[in-house]
Amino acid sequence: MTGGAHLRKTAAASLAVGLCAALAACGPGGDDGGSGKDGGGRPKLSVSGAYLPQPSMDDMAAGFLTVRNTGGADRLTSVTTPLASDVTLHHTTDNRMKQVSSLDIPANGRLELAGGGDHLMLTKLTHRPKVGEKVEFTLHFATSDPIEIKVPVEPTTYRPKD
Ligand SMILES: [Cu+2]
Repeated sequence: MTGGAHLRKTAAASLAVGLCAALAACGPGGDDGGSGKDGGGRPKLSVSGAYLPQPSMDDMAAGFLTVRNTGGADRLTSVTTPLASDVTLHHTTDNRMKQVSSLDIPANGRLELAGGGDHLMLTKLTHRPKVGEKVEFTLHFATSDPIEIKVPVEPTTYRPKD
């Protein structure tokens, strides 16, 4: 469904998997982010609820957010940020995470990146972000124009309220 060559950066990915597990970002649970048929038409995306838990390590952090879509299907293909020279997309199924080349955003649905589910993994940090700081993310999509957001750094144990 996503196509493309996955796990191109195998060494970096397996390193990230280990550290990521230590961050407890990859536990069980998570839902599959809504359904929705592949419809025609342009995607209409909006991003909400983004946050970045203050990392307990100097060189790695996780990012979470929700992309809502009121149009046709799209895919999140990459994220860039001044905070990290490398950002990977991690998909979680059956309590296992793997690096993927894109994450689906269903038509009239949403892509939810949340603790225990899919997430962004930031490595090679330029500095260790602190609570209260805001970090710029640029989200890149298969179809839609890039979206820039400012992501607040929250306490390590932060959990968003539903
Ligand atoms: Cu991960």
